[in-house]
Amino acid sequence: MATERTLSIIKPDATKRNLTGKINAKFEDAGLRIIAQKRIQLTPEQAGVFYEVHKERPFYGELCDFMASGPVVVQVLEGEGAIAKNREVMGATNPADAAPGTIRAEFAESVGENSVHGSDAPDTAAVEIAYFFSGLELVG
Ligand code: IDP
Repeated sequence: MATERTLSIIKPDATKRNLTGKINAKFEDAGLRIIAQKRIQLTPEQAGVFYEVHKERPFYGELCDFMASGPVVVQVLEGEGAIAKNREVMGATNPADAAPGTIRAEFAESVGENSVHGSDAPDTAAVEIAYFFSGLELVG
């Protein structure tokens, strides 16, 4: 399997509860390497651009407001099959459906406030990484 890079976000519900380190430990224990990371405060507009694909969904406004409700940690994870591996470590979108031991099973508060984002495919990973990071910030 090829080495991949994926965009991860530790969402405001998790940064507020001081869970960044515990979540990063899950990534590192799974063999994912954090090759870039920064803590930023998004505006609802910036969150809206990031989540543009969900513009027509009923929860879009709520999602943008939530993503701007506190700091997020944006990060690039690298590893063998990193995109699928990260989504495995994250667990299902709804914590009620997330497998035991996954980040969302352990930490998420609801289907909306679910602690982490992870890219879902190579093309979206490339776009999402470029939204937050320049090439010089990726230190593999
Ligand atoms: P994913 O984050 O597991 O890839 P998506 O379906 O792409 O899930 O949804 C993106 C994000 O939108 C979710 O992580 C969650 O924060 C939010 N979201 C998804 N479904 C709902 C919902 O039914 N109500 C509120 N927020 C939702």
